[in-house]
Order: sequence, then structure tokens, then C-alpha cells
Amino acid sequence: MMQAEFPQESKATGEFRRQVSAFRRQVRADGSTPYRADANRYHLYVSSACPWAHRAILVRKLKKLEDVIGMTIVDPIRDQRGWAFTADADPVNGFRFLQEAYYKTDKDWDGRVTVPVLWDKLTGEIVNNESSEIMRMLNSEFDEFGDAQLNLYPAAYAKKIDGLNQWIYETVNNGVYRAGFATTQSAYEQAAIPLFESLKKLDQVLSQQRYLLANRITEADWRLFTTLVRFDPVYHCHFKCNWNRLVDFPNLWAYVRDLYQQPGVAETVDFDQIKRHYFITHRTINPTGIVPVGPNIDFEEPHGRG
Ligand SMILES: N[C@@H](CCC(=O)N[C@@H](CS)C(=O)NCC(=O)O)C(=O)O
Repeated sequence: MMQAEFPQESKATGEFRRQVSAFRRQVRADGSTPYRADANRYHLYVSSACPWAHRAILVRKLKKLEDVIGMTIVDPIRDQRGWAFTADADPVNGFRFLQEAYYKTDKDWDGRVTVPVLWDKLTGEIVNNESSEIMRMLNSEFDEFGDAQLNLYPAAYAKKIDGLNQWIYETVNNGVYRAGFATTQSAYEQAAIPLFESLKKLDQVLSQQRYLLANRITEADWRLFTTLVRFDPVYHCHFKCNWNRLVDFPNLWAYVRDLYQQPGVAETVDFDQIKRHYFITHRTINPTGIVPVGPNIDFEEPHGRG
């Protein structure tokens, strides 16, 4: 069988099985955990290329926490040593590789070093490396310091959002990776087919309403956005998600442009880093490291929704 991009996360059947995030400590505004929310106590290590890290970048921006939680962006291209800091030096710890943060937190760490990471400057360790939880903490625990008016996960909609997140995560957010990192035909098809079934369903839902929860943008939209914005530039070609392009779904394509054009969002999307990361880093999938020139599409085109 072909060598997998991440062998530790590849099953004998050729399926990609994503590792579970290890650090799950919680920041709380009320000090009910050892990690009390505070200005300048926490720092984010992210990649602009990564859809999971993009969730944290977005919520930090939308909640106006840029002066409250620092952020360092790792180099888009990594080798076998993992994420590194060269273009953007690490101002907090002077790390040269993100793996240093993991070893400082757990000296026996032997999993994959992933972004995003929420770092605690006070205790000198990783608080959390699970993007879905980092999103929630930034949304609700830092209201004393950021925009308390914006709530991306209102209690009244929590069940609905959780329900959407579950199937969208499995078939879309993680579905593109399960297709792209599959090393057998059947593992690939088991991911690619449900992915396009979900996109078709989402296109249908979004023909009736502007956002996933009618008229209000929530966490569920931003989680979907970070995958969809990468779809035609990367997943369609690199991960072989090519039954359709995103632009072939009229509602989904306009929906992504609508989200992209929300204030502050475009500046969180770095297509150059996104493309260079995937096409140059994953050499088992793209051995030449050539970065395609396309696609020639315009996220600034008027979306005509709402
Ligand atoms: N469950 C994690 C997944 C994060 C993840 O897998 N990030 C990828 C980047 S897209 C990563 O850091 N991969 C390590 C690598 O490419 O070396 C989360 O959602 O926070």
C-alpha cells in the first residue's frame, strides 16, 4: 500500500483516522478553572493555511480580541520537523518549532503536532489544542475584554448548532481530509461520496435561507466557511474532491462569498499560504510540489443574498 501522509493516523484499510486532540483544559471567565480569562495571558499559535486554526483566527477577529490574545502564524510549508517559525518569529517563547510547545506541556508527547494551539503564558503550557473548544472559549469567556454583543453560540440554538456541526464535521470538514488522505480506492470513495451528498443538501438548505440558522450567522457557518473557502483552490484538485466544484453549487458559492465579505473576514483568508501549504507540504499526494495557478474565481463578486 502507498505510504500515508500521516502513517500513525492511517488504518490498514487505507482510511485516515484523525488523532483526538490531547489538551482540553478550559479557560473560564469566572475563574472556575485554573485558567481564568484575562487580557494578555493567552497566546494563539496558528497556521493561516489550516481550516481548523482558521476557526480560532476568525473568532478572535470577530470578537475583537486582537489586542487581548496575541497570535503567531507558523510557516505555511513544513518538513518532517513539523510547524516552524521563521517568517513570523515567536515573540512569546522564542520557539523555533511548534513541537517545543508540546514538549514543554508534555515531555513524552509522541502524537502529531497540530495547530491551533492556545498557550498560557502564566503556567507556560498548552491550555487547549482543539479548535472547536478554542472557538467556544473565545466566543464566550472573554466578553469583559472583547465584543460582548456578538454571540456565535446562543444557548437557544445550541442543540441545533451541535446537530449541524456533527454531520458537517464528519462529511465535509473532516470529509475532505478523509478523501484526500485515503490510501485505498474504497476509503477514498467512502469519504468522497458522502461529502458531495452533504454539499448537495447544504446547497438546498441555503436556497431557502441565508445562513444555516436562518438569518443569523453562528458558529456553524464559520466552521463550514473555513472548509468551503479552501474547496476550489485546494480540495477539488489536491484531495480529489472533484465531483463538482464549489462554484457549481449556486447557493453554496454565493453563501461563501457572503461570509467572505463580512467585515474583517477577508483579511483572515490567505490564499497564497493556503495553496502553498497543501501543495508543497503533502509530498505523498503531490510529489513535485507544484502549486496550481488556478482557480480563477472571485470571492469579492457581489453575492446577492439577503
Ligand atoms: N482536531 C484538531 C485538528 C487540527 C489539525 O489537524 N491541524 C492540522 C493542520 S490543518 C495540523 O496541524 N497538522 C499537522 C501537520 O500538518 O503537520 C483541531 O480541530 O484543532
